Amino acid sequence: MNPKPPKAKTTSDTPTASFVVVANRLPVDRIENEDGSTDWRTSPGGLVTALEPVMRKNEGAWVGWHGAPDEVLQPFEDAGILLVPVPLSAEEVEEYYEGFSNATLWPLYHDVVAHPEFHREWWDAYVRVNQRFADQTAAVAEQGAVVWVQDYQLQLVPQMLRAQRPDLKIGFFLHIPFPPTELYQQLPWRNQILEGLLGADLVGFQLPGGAQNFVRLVRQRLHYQTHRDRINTPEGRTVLARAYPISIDSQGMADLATSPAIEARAAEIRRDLGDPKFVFLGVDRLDYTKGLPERVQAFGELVSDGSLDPEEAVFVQVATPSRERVDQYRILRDDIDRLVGRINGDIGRIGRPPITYLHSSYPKDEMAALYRAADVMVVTPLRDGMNLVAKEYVACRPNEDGALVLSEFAGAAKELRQAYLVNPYDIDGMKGRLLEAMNDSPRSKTRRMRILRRQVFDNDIDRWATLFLDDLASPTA
Ligand code: GDG
Repeated sequence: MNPKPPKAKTTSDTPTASFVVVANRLPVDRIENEDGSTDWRTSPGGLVTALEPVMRKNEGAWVGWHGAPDEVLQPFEDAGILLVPVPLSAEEVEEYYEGFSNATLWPLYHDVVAHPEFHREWWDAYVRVNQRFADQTAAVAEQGAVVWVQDYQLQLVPQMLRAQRPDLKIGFFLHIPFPPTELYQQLPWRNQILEGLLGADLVGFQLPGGAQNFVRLVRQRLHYQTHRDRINTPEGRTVLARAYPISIDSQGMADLATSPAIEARAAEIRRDLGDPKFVFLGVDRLDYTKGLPERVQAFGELVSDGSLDPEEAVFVQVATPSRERVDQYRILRDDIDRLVGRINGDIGRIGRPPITYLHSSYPKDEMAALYRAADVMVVTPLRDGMNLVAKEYVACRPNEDGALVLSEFAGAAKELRQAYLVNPYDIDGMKGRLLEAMNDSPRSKTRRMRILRRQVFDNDIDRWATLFLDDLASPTA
């Protein structure tokens, strides 16, 4: 892999590194021990899950917010990674993170499935915080270092960093969809964000469609010359815009899922659920892009119209708490609570509820056990950059059984063609697909799962990072 494993090292009192990841959050959460001391623990989430193995291999530095507002921390090392905390004030958390990132960009980039809010003071905070991330990165990157900036919260960093450090190789990867040009144009700061991204040498997207949307916008709005995936900037640089579908540590996940302890736990989960014939499972951050109400509705209707016997089939939905201070997320949480309560209440019998709803986050082991316990994995986002849960489920099926119901609007659907694909807006269609996935013959399920597994094991997180970093190292390839 390029770059060759560099070591974080300390020169005078400023630690520096030749490989630097920049992301909104550091990959750790602070936990308090019983004796009152504190430790750092790897935090869950798509980005962290994706980059942790790459970082460990490269022994680089990670620049990001540590999660506590109004606190300044010095760089520290954890599990071989140099962590460089970027401070945020409480007001910046509100305006840059909850505001511009999660109430403006997130809904806008996800097909406006929720209404994006545009506020000038949120934008000002976004610019200010992006500048701070760029400054911190400039201070920690060695001469000629490779810097990999992550995601929608930091789209101005490439340009800000290049202005100070033209010696750096700068890559950017967007984990969420890059929207169609018609939607993107709503953004009052549309040109600034395009220019921000163009500070990178390589801009990566989940899907070719996202890269094409970006190139088209650059041509239309900035009038730069473009040729396929290449953009020529007025100052004579070439920027590449390409797709790199993200993946998971497939073998790591598979090893975990086949350990005796996880197999035993999976059996125990099924027993606790009353040993039903079929376990349906959903695992998502509680987010309005993930299509939870539609999915729960579809399952509820299957039970109420008699297509599914709740003695035979149960649904387990894990909804990991997320962005709880953003209004839209609070509303969603209440909506789901009500919906699940109504469906479980309507069944009107004593016994286990058809839907087990868990608003909680779990250790990775428990996730693996849930994947092993599930006969039908239901991944039905309204829009999703990729969706790692779908790939994790596939990696956790060593016996080539189980069925994946997958939304056409998840990036993963472009690769996982053998899943039972659905349009999550079509409740009747979804009901049909859930039944089909459940009732399909074991032979057909195995045939599909075998092909899915080949895809997920051939294209793992290592390959994703290697392809991106190799292209960044030699952009003419
Ligand atoms: C963004 C994009 C893109 C979830 N709950 C728990 C837990 N998780 C883990 C899952 C999975 C990850 O979090 C979620 O990843 P997703 O890809 O499904 O979704 P986002 O969080 O929205 O991620 C997405 C991704 O970035 C990567 O580019 O695929 O499209 O939206 O790994 O297993 N992990 C643990 N406990 C939980 O309760 N341990």
